[in-house]
Amino acid sequence: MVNNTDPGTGVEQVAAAIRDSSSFLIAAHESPDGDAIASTFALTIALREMGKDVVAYNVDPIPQKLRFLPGADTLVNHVAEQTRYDVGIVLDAGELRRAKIDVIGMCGISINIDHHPYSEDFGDIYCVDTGASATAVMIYRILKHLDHPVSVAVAENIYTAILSDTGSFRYSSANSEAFCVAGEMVGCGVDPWKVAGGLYESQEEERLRLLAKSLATLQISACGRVAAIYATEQMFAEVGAGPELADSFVNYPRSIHGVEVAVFLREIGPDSYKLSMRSKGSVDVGALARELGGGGHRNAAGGEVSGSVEQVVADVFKRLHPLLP
Ligand SMILES: [Mn+2]
Repeated sequence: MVNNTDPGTGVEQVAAAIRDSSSFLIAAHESPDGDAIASTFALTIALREMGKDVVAYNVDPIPQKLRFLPGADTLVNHVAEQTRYDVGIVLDAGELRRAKIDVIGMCGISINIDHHPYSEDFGDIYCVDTGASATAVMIYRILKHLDHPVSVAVAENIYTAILSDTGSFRYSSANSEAFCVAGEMVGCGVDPWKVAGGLYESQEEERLRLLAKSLATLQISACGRVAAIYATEQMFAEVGAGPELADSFVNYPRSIHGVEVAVFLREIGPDSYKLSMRSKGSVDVGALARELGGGGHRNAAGGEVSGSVEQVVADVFKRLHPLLP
């Protein structure tokens, strides 16, 4: 059992709003990741178990690797704008605009549940704790506060969200609460192999073929601390892959011994690239991304850059060099 519910994070207010209301709109950020999707399903299923009316919305479809989750059949990609709800809950979004729906206009009470640093203070209830390893941990705390028993379907979603957002317990966000809640979810009936199989052992063949082409572009800086790979539009066309299949490719150059910063470039037009950077330690790639007109966090950031791929890689290497420890 975990008991570190901090009333300061808005958990009590959210619990009260849930108790006192009957219709709910739940949304999360666009291009949803494992935490966004699984948090949406966990909360939707739990509220329905309480007898509430819930619409679960995301502007984008569920990524293939998350379609095994209980609740995947209930997500809608369109909601009539004139519909009204007692409560609107935005999950894991950082900023309201990333939910791509007018939650404040459509709902009597609007709630932000999140764990991102600098999460925007919108709506009526701000339930944000940057110390939570995943938004799903916030949902866990709320369900505990409501004394709602965690069903297997809810547990599977909470477990998946934590696994996904902590990089399978590798990132520094994998705190003791993450392990405790995940352990409790296994105690509730979650099969870790089923979740791992869904998340990591269900890749599209096209993704692996694209990865093979992309890995062949590997460049490492003279000092050995920056590594880059890229993927061109031609590579995507050759294997028949969509852009979403290159998601997380940046983790491969990061995994090289001695590399501090990894770079991935995805061609989005003539001489135009989407840049992703990942830092292992002290290098603030968020600051560099903002300098380049993009944004992000200290260890994960990106933006758009232009030039030939050779020029762009050389320029990014040059800008990163003085930032290295
Ligand atoms: Mn998250």
